[in-house]
Amino acid sequence: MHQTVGTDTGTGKGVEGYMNSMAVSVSVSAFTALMMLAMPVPTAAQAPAAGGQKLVPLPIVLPQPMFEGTPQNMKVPNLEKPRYKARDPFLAPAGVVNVARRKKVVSSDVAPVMGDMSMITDGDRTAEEGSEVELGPGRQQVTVDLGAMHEIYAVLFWHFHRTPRVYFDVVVQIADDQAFTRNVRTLFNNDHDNASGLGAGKDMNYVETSEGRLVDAKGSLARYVRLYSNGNSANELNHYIEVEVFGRPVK
Ligand SMILES: [Ca+2]
Ligand SMILES: [Ca+2]
Repeated sequence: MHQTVGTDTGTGKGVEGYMNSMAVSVSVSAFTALMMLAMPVPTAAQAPAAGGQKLVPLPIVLPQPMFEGTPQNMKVPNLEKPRYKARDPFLAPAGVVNVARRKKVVSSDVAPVMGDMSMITDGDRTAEEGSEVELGPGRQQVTVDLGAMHEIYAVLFWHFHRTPRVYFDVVVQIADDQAFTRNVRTLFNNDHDNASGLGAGKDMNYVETSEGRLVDAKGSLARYVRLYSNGNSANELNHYIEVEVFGRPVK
């Protein structure tokens, strides 16, 4: 899955070239030239995107990790290789924030085993006991209502990260209506064998960590975000600690 949005790799060179020509044209002293060299070179994150929009890393805040690294011995097919380093910053237009905070969440499980739906958008991403909502066995979903159409750049979510687990048949969709009948788009699907009946997906299984899972939404327009799962490597149940949707209201 791509983790960047339209980064213009040519822009960095352009800025350097601009700085070099500046240094020549103003015939500055060696000292000033050195000062200019010492100036931080703008990173791709600060470069203007196509269409003149400034791209910056998403303002992601991560919870404390509860375990080190990624376990190698999980017997799960089609499992993503561990990255061994932090996730690369995800770039989106400046001003894009988590628009899911305190928004209404409804679920296929109307009587969760543990917790309640408000905990999914309450801003608590920690893995401590009691921070997760526990939904019943089999395929379950939670649907976040953003309250209005938004331009969505990424969906970031934590099922559970107290111990390493893989959640099965993870599917992330966006739509214009709460029933998911209008303009449904799938952003992520790792249900290879179509066990959940939403269509077979090509994404990989992954181990849950404190980084959560970030799914690229490519600036799509939608009001509703839905996340499915179908049990996990430790038990048949489904859990959600937090769902964040990075976007901005449609102008
Ligand atoms: Ca929470
Ligand atoms: Ca499956």
